[in-house]
Amino acid sequence: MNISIELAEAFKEEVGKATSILIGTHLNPDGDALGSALAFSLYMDSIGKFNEVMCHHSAPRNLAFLPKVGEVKQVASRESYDLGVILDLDAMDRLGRTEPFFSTCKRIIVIDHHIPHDAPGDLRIVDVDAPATAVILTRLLQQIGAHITPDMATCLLTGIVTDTGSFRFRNTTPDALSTSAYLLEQGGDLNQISEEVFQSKPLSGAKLLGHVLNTMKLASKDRLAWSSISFEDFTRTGAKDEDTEGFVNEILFITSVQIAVMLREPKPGKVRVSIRSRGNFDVAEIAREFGGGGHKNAAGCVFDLPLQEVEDRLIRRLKDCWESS
Ligand SMILES: [Mn+2]
Repeated sequence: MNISIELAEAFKEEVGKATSILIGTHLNPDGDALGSALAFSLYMDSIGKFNEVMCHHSAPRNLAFLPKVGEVKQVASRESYDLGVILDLDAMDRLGRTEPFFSTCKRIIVIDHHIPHDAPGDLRIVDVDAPATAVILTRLLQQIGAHITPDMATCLLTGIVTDTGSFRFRNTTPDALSTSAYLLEQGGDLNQISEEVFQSKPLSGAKLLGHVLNTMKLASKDRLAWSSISFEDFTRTGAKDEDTEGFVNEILFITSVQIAVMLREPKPGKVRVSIRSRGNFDVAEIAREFGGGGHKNAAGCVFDLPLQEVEDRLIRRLKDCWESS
């Protein structure tokens, strides 16, 4: 991908005239969200701009290695900012409780690769075909002649590695690989990323995965598979909700399975659901019926209902849709 000269110039001008910059990203931050936000913050540091990174949630355990991650804040220190820069975000409400701080910014720049929801921002650097926000940001920094340090490269590379599922997902384009190669050349530490993000799972999480696979249920000739984690399961194993990341894929990657559902009750009465599919079956449509959303093959929703009731309702609906599709 190429960022147009006009867009890069407009970006450079906005950043150039700002003296205080608030950097934001979405709640439940992933590697692309935090990696992009922290890379941008490190760049602002390098050119001597006052900046703060905000996020509703603190970093999950497997991203705690990212440079500067300990400085991410939930509350801004100033009353107002010249510029807000929001990364990997398509709707302002996804800022969670950091949203009000961004309304104190005189101007907002959005750098993102999601299909726009409300298209927020005064200047939008958005490419829905980009594999990760980190790819857009890398290209932008290259375009304006910014120096990318090894720490910045590690942050950006984390974004690409996580959003492409370690270069396995469909969005692993030539651009994803060539941008990654460039970031390795700049000193990005892929070994550290692999070790920290994917190879440092707590024992409690592994035990919980065992439980999830042992109690998995199947229907529609093993095409539909699901498993539930109750609040009691979390307490018994000592695992946290963030340790369940990737569980739904363990179910989806079974040969026969076309739709996988992971239901979790991290707090009593609060149920989080992840739905994944292969091929043309659109799970976002079903998630939307239940007040959630997402992409065609990866969606989610949240319920304030007992776990068993959510399971019954959702699985019944998925069975009906699958059997009539
Ligand atoms: Mn992303």
